[in-house]
Amino acid sequence: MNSKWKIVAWLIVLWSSVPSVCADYSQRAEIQAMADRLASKGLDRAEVLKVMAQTTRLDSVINAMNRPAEKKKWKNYRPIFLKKARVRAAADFYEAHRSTFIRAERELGVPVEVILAIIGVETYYGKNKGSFRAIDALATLGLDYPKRAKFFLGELESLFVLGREEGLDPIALKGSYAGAMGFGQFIPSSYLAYGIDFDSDGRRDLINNPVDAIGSVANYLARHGWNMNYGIVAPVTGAESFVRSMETGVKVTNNIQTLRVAGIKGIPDIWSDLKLDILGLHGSSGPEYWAVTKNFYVITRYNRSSLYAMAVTQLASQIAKDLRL
Ligand SMILES: [Ca+2]
Repeated sequence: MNSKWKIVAWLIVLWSSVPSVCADYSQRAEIQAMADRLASKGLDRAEVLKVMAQTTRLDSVINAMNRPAEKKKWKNYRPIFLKKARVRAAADFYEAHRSTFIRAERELGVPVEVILAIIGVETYYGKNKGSFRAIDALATLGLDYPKRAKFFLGELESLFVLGREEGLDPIALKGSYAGAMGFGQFIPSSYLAYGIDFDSDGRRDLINNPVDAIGSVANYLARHGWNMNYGIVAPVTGAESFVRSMETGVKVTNNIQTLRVAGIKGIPDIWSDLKLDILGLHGSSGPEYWAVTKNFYVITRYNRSSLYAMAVTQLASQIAKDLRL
């Protein structure tokens, strides 16, 4: 290699080892506009920009967004969450907060095992709440991830509002690569809209206070229409021609007569007056078909994936058996 090419090679090495800091986000037009909006809500514009100048673009966040686990088939997704250890850990978390769980079920009308399963899938009962600075994750996705930029810019703005409402420092908050925080992994807009102060200490702390987190997960499901009077899923047969593609989202718009006329068998009689949908999944021993109620749909409002909702449903069922709920 002649010396000129050696220099070029060294430059490439140097370039690739530069951390992905780069443009000061506070200078971006979107952030200037966001600071204007926050100022109109009573926040200090200069302070917002000062915080934004300290944020960092994270390539790891963009890479993580580009490989979501929900693209898997059910037979490959299920084993990630349906493990004995996760069921056993639910028992420990339940024992530590038993009175809170019982109160959440009674006051908010969401079963203990469903709240447990969600917190179990989201963060392993608070053990993995995420190590990204939420503000870096949201800024990266809001400014350098064009296909979801509008959504994440909104969440970034909500993070500042949340900081002011709850007395939290936006730069100190940790979360997932998508900016979801705390035991239940609430994004800022959900924290603002559905977070509750379940221990009545005057603060909504979904990050470090399990009582507020448990109440808030239950409140989220309750506010999206959870109904204790019926279940979540039931296995059915004869659905091959009704289900056009597998592992899809659900809408719960069909009445039971439509489904029975289509040849589907196994729908519980107590669901006669409900709107339902049929979900097809690639299971470990072949295709599976499930009738699902609005409760299943409600879980997909927490995370828009039928695989996620089925993992929560089956984990909840195993937890209920294990705890004899
Ligand atoms: Ca509280």
